[in-house]
Amino acid sequence: MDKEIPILYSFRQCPYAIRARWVLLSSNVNKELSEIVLKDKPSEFLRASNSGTVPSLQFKDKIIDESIDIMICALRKNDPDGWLDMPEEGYRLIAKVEKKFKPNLDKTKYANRYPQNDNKVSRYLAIKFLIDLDKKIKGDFLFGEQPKLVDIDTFPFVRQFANIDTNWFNEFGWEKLQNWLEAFVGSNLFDKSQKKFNQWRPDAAPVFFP
Ligand SMILES: N[C@@H](CCC(=O)N[C@@H](CS)C(=O)NCC(=O)O)C(=O)O
Repeated sequence: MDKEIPILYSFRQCPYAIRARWVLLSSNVNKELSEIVLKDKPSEFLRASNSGTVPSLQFKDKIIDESIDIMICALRKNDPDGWLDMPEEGYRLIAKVEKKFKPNLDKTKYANRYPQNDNKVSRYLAIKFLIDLDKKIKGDFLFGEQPKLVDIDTFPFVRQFANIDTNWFNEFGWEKLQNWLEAFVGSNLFDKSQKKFNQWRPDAAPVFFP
């Protein structure tokens, strides 16, 4: 990763891509960014990425197509703020976000895509997860005064949930969660990570980011 400039296939609004871009920015990994429109994936991207999902980080000899692996790979090279210095419990929570919270978030946000599902149950379980998360915040973040990998991993999904209906979300009267979320979405790094790019076309000149 040191000299080679990898290509990040990304989609601006994708929560998985947001967390990958966030870490790549913090780790100072130079990259080319190819903005993928999910409904119009170029065949070059599909040939490169087995999963056909964003984010995918392509090197000359390999491609990483899981956002958590992209984050860990970048941080193992350069972790200026010690985000990997996290208790084992953080990894358990990362798995829970993926396996428990994200499915219930999707079933709440995109309820019409799950006609067989009892959406009230999914919404309840998503909120229950957030109530527990709110209680876990010690200091400003999940493990104290500084964010760790799990905070970065989780905030794009909490943001997605909050954005379903911001007023409704804020009415919960979270003790800590609202400020925790704001610490990310109100930051300069978030602004940088949300820079807009035109849809990538394989014949266009490469776009470097940052
Ligand atoms: N487990 C993958 C999931 C990535 C993912 O599902 N990304 C969505 C966009 S948010 C995607 O590319 N979906 C493929 C599609 O919609 O065709 C990761 O963590 O990177």
